[in-house]
Amino acid sequence: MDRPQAASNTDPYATKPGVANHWVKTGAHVMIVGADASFYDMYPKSADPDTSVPYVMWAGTPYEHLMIPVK
Ligand SMILES: [Cu+2]
Repeated sequence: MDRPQAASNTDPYATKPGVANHWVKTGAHVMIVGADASFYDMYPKSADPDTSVPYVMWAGTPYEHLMIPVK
């Protein structure tokens, strides 16, 4: 799928941009879920990440996962 998607990078339950939920837009990407916390510690966890390189989305929540852009 090639359609850009948008979501809050800090609030898994957010459905639209808000003043403090760090909305991000991403293109095609691979996601890694369910890894050990130590795995995610190797990647940026900024609330406002550079989405052109791998970063952790929803860090510190049960839905924490690695986002890996593929182009
Ligand atoms: Cu994600």
